[in-house]
Amino acid sequence: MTKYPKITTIQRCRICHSSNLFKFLSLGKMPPPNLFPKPDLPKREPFFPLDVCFCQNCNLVQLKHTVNPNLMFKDYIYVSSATQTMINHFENLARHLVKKFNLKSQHLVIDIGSNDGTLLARFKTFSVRTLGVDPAQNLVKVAQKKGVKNLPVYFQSSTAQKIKNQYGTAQIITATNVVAHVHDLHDFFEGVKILLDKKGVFVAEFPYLIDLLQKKEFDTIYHEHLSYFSVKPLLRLIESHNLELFNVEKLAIHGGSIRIYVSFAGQFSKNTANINKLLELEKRENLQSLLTYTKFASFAYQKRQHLRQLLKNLKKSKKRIVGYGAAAKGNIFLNFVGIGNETLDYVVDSTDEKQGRLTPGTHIPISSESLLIKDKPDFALILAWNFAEEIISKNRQFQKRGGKFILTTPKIQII
Ligand code: DWN
Repeated sequence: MTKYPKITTIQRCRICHSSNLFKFLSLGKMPPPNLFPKPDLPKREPFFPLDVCFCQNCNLVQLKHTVNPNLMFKDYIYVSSATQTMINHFENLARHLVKKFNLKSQHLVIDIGSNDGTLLARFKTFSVRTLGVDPAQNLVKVAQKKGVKNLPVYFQSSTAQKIKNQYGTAQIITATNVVAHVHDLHDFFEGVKILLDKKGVFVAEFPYLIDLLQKKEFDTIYHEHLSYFSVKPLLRLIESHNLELFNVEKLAIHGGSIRIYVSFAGQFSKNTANINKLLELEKRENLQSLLTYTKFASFAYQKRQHLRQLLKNLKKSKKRIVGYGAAAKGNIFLNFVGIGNETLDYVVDSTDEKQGRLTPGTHIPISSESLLIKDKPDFALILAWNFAEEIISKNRQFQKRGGKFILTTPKIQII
């Protein structure tokens, strides 16, 4: 994919191929939010347009542009094990799937977008066979340290066939926070069909469009996330490959997600109540109407204005503010709201690899979390709001000394 251009523009919907796409929000030109420049490297990171459109035919919300995946995923700085919340989440997911689908040692579990192997390492404790697929060359060794083998490739129908030839079919294929990152969704699901055992289950998790709209999570819109899924277009995608969605669960993780269970038709009893509950919710929330998205766009601009005013007032009263969590969403937030060194002295983050680098586009220095206690700023702006509970619970001392947290989502508040 390196030889392809850095960015391409879609003319047709990624699921139904309709040209009836309506651009409802432009967040401006921004760098891919996980490309953290190093201070000594003067070269500026690439900036790409971040435009969101709505397919008026199948209702998929999706990015107008596709940034070449090799620019974003071949050397990947984000690791799932950066937070205890995610480690616990993956522990529960592995335990749940082993129990629900009675997995035995002969069964193969394949994790697409296996990252640093956190999920597969949990499956290994149940003695099932595991294999990771993730294009990030830098994460192969990290996963290996957990005893997990990553194939450093993108998951496509061609790679699925090669994996099947070498390892056989998979009883479980998982894909947590990766399907939304895929441009060719149809080839992806063809790959699932090739690799999935006839009685196997494909389990995928991704942020849910309902939560994005209801909690105005505009900073979860970024170049890595090409699609913003709701059940209606997903159902169309899955069924167009003669696969069956047999259950869907709503999750709190990452600001609100859904977990889908997909198999070959008729293999598992269908939980139509769960599926219809979300389809009805999507209808009630008018996800089929363009007006919903144009309203969301105006909310995003309003929220930006409120935050700008709040931070400006705090700076005017000589308060010192830092950022907490150099998350991808945090980088979108900083670039969209227009916050730089004039507002935040630095950002703290638990990811070793991010420390010592700068935030993409805004070039705010990133340090370890210990600086918050040493330096004692007045406010910490939580950029990784999806982990606010974990962040606040581990920083009681900061609050005891009078430090306050600024939360932006689901609503702006000072804690
Ligand atoms: O889809 C994706 C989601 C799942 O993860 C990926 N495309 C990219 C990534 O998005 P993100 O960077 O917004 O993810 P997180 O997990 O919300 O990022 C949290 C950041 O906050 C990490 O850099 C770790 C940091 N953190 C911290 O410094 N101290 C988090 C916690 C809980 C903490 O206590």
